[in-house]
Amino acid sequence: MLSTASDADLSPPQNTIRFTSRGTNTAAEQFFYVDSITGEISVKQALTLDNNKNSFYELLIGATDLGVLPLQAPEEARVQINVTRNQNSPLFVNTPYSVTIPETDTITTSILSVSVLDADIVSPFNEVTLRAIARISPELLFYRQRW
Ligand SMILES: [Ca+2]
Ligand SMILES: [Ca+2]
Repeated sequence: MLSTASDADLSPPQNTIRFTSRGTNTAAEQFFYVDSITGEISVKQALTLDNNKNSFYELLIGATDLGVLPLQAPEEARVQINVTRNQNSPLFVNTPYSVTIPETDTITTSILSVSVLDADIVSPFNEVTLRAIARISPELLFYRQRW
């Protein structure tokens, strides 16, 4: 994300702007920063490292020009950042599974379908990949579902 600010002065350094940021909580400053020259806001460190698993961060961006007597924007720009997180593990439904099959079933015979639910509502955190420990390719045994 890019912060932008305009300055009506016609020449530098009076119209040259520098950005600062501060978080409304310490987590925001820990995980995001603004480039003082370009105003670009970036992730500072992996959000997965946030032990509190915050889903909301807020930065206040300030802008100051480089005039001999610097002037600053009268109000900081509020930047709200929402983070989607993988909050739920996939769960098998209708377990345990049990099936009785005749010994005459051939290799490609489908014997059972398992179902998995993941309560997350945002992709990719609600996508589930199934894998099986079997000699037969998992694709022959399982299908993939999304919720
Ligand atoms: Ca100015
Ligand atoms: Ca999930």
